[in-house]
Order: sequence, then structure tokens, then C-alpha cells
Amino acid sequence: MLLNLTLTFVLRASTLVLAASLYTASLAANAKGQPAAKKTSQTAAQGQALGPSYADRADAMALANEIAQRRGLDSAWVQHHIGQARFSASVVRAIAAPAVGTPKNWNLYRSRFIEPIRIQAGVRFWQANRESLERAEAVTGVPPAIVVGIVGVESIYGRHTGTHRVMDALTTLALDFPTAHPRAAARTAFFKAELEAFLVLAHRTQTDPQALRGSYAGALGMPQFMPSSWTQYAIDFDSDGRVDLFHSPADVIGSVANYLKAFHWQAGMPTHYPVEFHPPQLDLPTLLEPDIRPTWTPAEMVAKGTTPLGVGLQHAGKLALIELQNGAQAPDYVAGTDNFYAITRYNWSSYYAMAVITLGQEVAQAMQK
Ligand SMILES: [Ca+2]
Repeated sequence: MLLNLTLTFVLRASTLVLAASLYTASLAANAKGQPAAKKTSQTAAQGQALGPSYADRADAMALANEIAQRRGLDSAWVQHHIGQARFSASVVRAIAAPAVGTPKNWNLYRSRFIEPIRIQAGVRFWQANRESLERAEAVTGVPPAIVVGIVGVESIYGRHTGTHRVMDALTTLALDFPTAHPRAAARTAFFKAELEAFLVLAHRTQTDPQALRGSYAGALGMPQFMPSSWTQYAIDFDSDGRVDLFHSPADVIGSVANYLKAFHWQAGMPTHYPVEFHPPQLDLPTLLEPDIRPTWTPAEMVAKGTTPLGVGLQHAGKLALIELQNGAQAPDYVAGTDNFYAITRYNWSSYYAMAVITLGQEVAQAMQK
């Protein structure tokens, strides 16, 4: 029997109460009477051999004191919880940089996310939550397809919200981030801040920090918000007085849309335009230099041999030339707008943004059938 324990952050005005929901997934049998296949990547505790706890680590206890002092928490409480966290080798493996020389491959990436199971789950999510999706668009300008794309890519609409204890994941990454990683110092600082945000959030909501599970990076719930994003951008969109990104699709939808709005989503603006190259003038190195940051007016792109198609030539803002590599095959290119850039603030990757946009489009199309 598969037993999942999930706990919910509950927000009720200034008092924050813990709600625990314990649900049991029955041992489903398929039509042939065989037990349903186990989900290999999502089965709790599988492949997550844990090392020693952090209770005896001086640096862990020093960090606990630092967090307690900075955030006005009881240092015994913080020490207790960081001390209960255990080193996770699987978290370290998962966060490690991809092998040098691995070619980026949009077609491969696309095929992981744009597939029938996820599209059908997206159709059901959209149908079940139409009112929330439309209300979120009215408030933020973020269309349903984009929200549906994000929640689908992040967790297949709540199916995969992660099996790592958040305290193990964040403490491991804050204190034992792999030093070989090219951005180890910056990532260590990032995860220390996320550990701090998580402890503050758990304390404020009277949630047991040890009880919550998330991704190997400590991302939480259906939208896979990091703790700092939960604190800053999550909202109560079903007006039940609490924020629940694990079980309330309305809160998830409102929070995702709110996040994109905070990163300057503009109502009515397309995310990208197709482009056409004119080889004699084409200056790819210059156009690609700012990466995904919108930098060029349509006229500047044309002068460098790249024409945004459709209404792209009339685009009022700046554009970025987005290169999506395909391993040994030719890359794909699009002109990304400020809204494409906003999606990359959710996850800093043009491949991610394009997968979100494409999944949303595919789900929208499947809704017409
Ligand atoms: Ca709510």
C-alpha cells in the first residue's frame, strides 16, 4: 500500500493553523488484475538513502543560530529542526551540473513534456478549473493556457510534487552543495536563504517542517514554488482564508498568475514570434549576445538579418532572439517578448518557457476537440 502524508500550510488572517491531510492511494489493479506499476521516480524513500543528521555539525548549528537571530525565532527550535535534517546523497546527485558537453536538445526536451498523458491531464485541469483560470486572467492578464502550461510542466497537475523531505533537501543544499558545480557559492547562498524562508514559513503557519515533502530542490506543491516564492507570491484565490498550494487548484492558479504579473506579464502581448533569417545581413552572435533578455526593437532585428513574422514587426516592445538547440541538428529560433522573459523568471530557461507555452497551446487545441 502506498501511503502519502501531506501537510498543508494554512493561513487564516494572522493565525495560522496546521491542517494535515492523510490520504491513501489504494493499490490499484488494472483491467487484467495486475497491480498498477509503481511510479519509479516518485515513490517516497526509494533511492533516497540518507546520511547522518546535521545535529553534530558545528556549521549547521551556527547556521541555525544565525537564522534564529536574524528572523527572531527560538534558536532551540531552529537547531532542533536543522539538527533533524539528514544529508541526502540523492539530492546532491540531482542538483549536480549536467556532464560537460551534453548538447541541449529542444526536440528531446519538448517530447518529455508535450505528450498525450500530460495533455489529457491538462484538459481535465482546465475543464475542472475554468472559473479560476478565467478569474485569474481577469485580475492579472495571464491567459489560462500559460497557467495550465506551467502547472502541467511543473507537476502534471499535482501528480508529481516531489518525495524528498524538504528539510533534508534544503539543509543538504545549504550546507553540502557540490563544490564542483560552476556556481557553487551562489547556489549555496540561494539555498541557505530558501532554508531560512522555509523555516520562517513553517513557524508562521505552525507546520511541522519535517512533515513536508517536495522536489530535490525543495520546491513545494502543484506549482513547485520555492519557499521564498510561496512567501512573496502565493495567494488565497478561493477565499477560504488560507493558502494551500498542495490541494487547492484555485490557490495554485491565482498564485502562478500572480507570480507572472509580479514579473511584469503584460495582458494581450504574445509570448514570441516566428522569425525568418536573411543570410547576407545575419549577425547571429550580436543578436544572441543578450541571451533571453529582450533587447532589440523589431527594426534592429531586421537590420541584423532577422525578421519577426506575423504581427512581430509591429511589436511595440523589445525582443530577444531565442535559440533552442537541437543537439547535432539545426537549432530552432523565435523572437521572445517581455512575456516570454516573464515565464523564464519562473524557471530560468528558454527551453522551459517554450515547453510551458507549447503545452498550453496543445491543451487549448485538445479542448476544441
Ligand atoms: Ca485558499
